[in-house]
Amino acid sequence: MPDTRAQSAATEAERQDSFDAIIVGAGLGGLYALHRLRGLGLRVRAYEAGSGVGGTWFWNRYPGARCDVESLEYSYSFSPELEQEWKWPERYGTQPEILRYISHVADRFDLRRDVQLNTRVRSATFDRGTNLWTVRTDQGDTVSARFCIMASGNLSTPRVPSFPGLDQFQGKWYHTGLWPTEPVDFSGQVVGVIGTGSSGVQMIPIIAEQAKHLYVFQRTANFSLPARNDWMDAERERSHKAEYRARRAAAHQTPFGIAGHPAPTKSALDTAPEERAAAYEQKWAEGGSISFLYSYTDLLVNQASNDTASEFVRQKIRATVKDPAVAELLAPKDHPIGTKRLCLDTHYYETYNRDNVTLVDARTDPIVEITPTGLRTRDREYALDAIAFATGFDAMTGALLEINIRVEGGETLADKWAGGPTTYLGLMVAGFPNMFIITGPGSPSVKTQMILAIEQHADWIADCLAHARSNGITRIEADAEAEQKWVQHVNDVADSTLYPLANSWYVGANIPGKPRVFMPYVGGYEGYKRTCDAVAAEGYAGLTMTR
Ligand code: N01
Repeated sequence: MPDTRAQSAATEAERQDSFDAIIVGAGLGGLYALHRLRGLGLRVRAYEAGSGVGGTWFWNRYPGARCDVESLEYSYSFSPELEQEWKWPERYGTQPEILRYISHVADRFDLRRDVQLNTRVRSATFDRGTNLWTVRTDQGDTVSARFCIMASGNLSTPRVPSFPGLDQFQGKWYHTGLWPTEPVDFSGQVVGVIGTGSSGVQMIPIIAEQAKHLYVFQRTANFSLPARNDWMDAERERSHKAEYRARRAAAHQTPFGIAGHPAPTKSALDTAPEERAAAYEQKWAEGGSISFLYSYTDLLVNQASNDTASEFVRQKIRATVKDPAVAELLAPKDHPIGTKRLCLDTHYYETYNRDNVTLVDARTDPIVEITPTGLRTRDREYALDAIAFATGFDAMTGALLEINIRVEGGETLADKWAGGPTTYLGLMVAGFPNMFIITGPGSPSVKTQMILAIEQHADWIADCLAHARSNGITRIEADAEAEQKWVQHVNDVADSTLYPLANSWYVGANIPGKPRVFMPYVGGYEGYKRTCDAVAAEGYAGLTMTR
């Protein structure tokens, strides 16, 4: 949906202007950073590639797109009035609802006047002589700023596999992360969906209802739990809102940044099998991924414990899908549950009981090429009217590395990260002063309630900039040693869990040639926040500040 209130093109003077801070991206992260930095009295400009604000929720308009964290949690906490007044119609927000919410926030806090839409940042160069960044965009802007805030998103660089022949395809093709603004109707069409991650799992049941026939090309089976979405329960909303402040505070004390799930107290292995089955059954009936993974203390660190939960879900798949061969193909066996993003769905497995849906095993019979009339696997050809790629993103580093970020006369970020991303707290990169990343690699980000993580980062950055200003500081730089220790800690924590066992986008496994590095911090949000708070309290330990 193009933004009807998109401002007119910037004037020539503005195109060569200077700012206190440039923000890259006007999604949930960029907008809140803008709000905070403007509150400090800074002169700020945000550049946004899309024709509207919203980031992830602007681009991902595929059928069935919906958040997998409940709406009452997945929302900004910075304005008590906003959280009281906004009414979420459903338990989990749909993409249009969430975009409407973000749009409302942009209006309510008058953020649009500092956002330049339809503008992609191409390069950012830091000059150690002046301690300023020069930022260039694809619209001809060349502006300077003391600080650069990268709010470019973790899952914002869509990836279409390089199958030969796509340019010759005579039908229409789509990627979930670049979905057209106008609705797509697959009625009467033979459709191929490639990919069965969170996006595919949400989209497949909806397309199946429209299409004449749907072929799902699955390379790796994913675990999915029922979302149990429903209309918002009025009493639930009332009681949640009555305790909103306390709930938001409590969320900061949890590993995933989500309150309301009592911490588990024992191992799955210290629980009798019948009791365990009953507990999983109850979580399955309630819906939601966090509560399921929170059933026991050790599901993500102990393979034997995890096996009990993985097998429970595999049995559910076998009980749901009528054709035993299809059920077996859908039952994941190559990774422990939760070590890839655990999907949430509405009637995903049931969809494979439909006569108009065929599951293709793209592992044993891989896709070889796209043809003018469809798609060819090694063993056969499929005639398709449309192809929907649900093939994911160059996660966590893709959007940053698309920008030519460099220090004048020095290395580029791409050079520095050739072996994988390194950051201090996921917030700063040694050697790249005055650049902050919102929810960057090495922070809990994608392993938490993202809006809470965004607010924590933007608040920390705003405090840091306020500190710099009151002390006359013009250069803030992460120390190489502090960065190296943090990276080691991130790796050590990941290695103490089952996460690295999965070939997930958390380790960059979905991008051929990407260095295999575990990117998110999985030590828990609450401890991470304590670390960030302590760093600030110690006068920004690990950062060198220069006047
Ligand atoms: O992407 P993915 P996504 N041939 O990378 C397959 C968030 N999100 O867009 O596993 C055949 O998870 C690939 O197969 P494999 C969420 O954090 C949230 O679904 O590489 N298949 C996989 O099945 C999520 O984790 C929400 O073998 C190919 C799929 O494509 C993240 O975004 C909703 C292939 C990609 O899955 C990304 O999810 C949606 C090939 N050449 C997304 N290449 C919610 O809040 C790739 N695949 C609910």
